[in-house]
Amino acid sequence: MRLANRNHGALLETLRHDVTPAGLHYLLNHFDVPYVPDAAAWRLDIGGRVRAPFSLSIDEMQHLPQKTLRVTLECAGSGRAEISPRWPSMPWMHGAVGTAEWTGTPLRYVLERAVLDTDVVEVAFFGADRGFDKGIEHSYGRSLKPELALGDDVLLVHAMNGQPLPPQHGFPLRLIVPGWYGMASVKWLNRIEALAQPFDGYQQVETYVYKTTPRERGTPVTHTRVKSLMVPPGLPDWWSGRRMVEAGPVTLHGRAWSGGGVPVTKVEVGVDGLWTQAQLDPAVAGPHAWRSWQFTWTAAKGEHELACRATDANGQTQPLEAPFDRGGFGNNMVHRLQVTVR
Ligand SMILES: Nc1nc2c(c(=O)[nH]1)N[C@H]1C(S)=C(S)[C@@H](COP(=O)(O)O)O[C@H]1N2
Ligand SMILES: [Mo]
Repeated sequence: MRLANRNHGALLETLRHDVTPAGLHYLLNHFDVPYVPDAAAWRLDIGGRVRAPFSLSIDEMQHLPQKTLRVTLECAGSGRAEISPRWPSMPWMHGAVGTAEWTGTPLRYVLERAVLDTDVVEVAFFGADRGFDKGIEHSYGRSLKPELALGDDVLLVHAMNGQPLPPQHGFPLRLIVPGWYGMASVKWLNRIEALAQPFDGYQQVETYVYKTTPRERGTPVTHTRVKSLMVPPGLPDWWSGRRMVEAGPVTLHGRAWSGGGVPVTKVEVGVDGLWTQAQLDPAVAGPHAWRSWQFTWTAAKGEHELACRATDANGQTQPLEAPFDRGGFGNNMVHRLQVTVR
């Protein structure tokens, strides 16, 4: 309850927006939002195993080459509430996803200026937010392999949808790692550290790991899995959430995306378990943004179950049931809706 009141998902009807307005973008904060009264005083320190450690202000950063990318970001825990037994973390339904236009400078310019030592195996990123998890006090921190960190699309971001970052989305500076689940995109970024050994911070090794049993080492959570969502048609019922639809042709709309820059190749709509291909719009906004799809459904009187399912160019497709994971990560099962047609 406490976590669900502090964080929020997208309202599914707002999936109609190509770019999610900032206030409607999903939100996930582990700790408190840092209070930053003066962005001009913010410094990003780059150190560790580098030849030339230095620090940078937001203003200096904005003088480096800038790039804007449209990126769909999804929380790795999205859909957790449908996995049983349910891990007692943020009880997400399906909507922990949003798409924004992020502006900043490619991280590689900053790393190239610092010059990574030849023995660097990971680069760690730290936020100004701090707190406890399982009794361990830490600043939110995550790492990337240098090959990825030096790629063109990992950005140090100061603006969201053309405006300075809102406080809750990382003001004044955050990382955006397109194609990865949201945990990699560290907010309130104030320190980068190059490491000669793998990063062992809490948010890297104690969580965001796929596990089916408590003792196993598990597999780190990385790329976003292929997924789609549907804008609920018709009108909602306040108590049940059931959708009330008039009989006749109904245009269904939705979004589909995958991770790692892999394009979605197909979306299907299921009506009472019978699947038909939907129309998928072209990827006009680049490889990291969701795409819209439509489908005309001829609604007949009665009770129906609607569903949608995306497939990507790697042949990955959404499962009908939630893939079991102890921490409730990576649930990309098909999205289902119960509809009453009158
Ligand atoms: N510093 C910091 N960065 C963070 C987090 C956080 O709690 N602290 N949460 C991460 C997680 S789990 C997600 S899903 C995304 C959410 O980004 P958003 O709130 O801007 O949508 O931020 C990531 N970056
Ligand atoms: Mo997340």
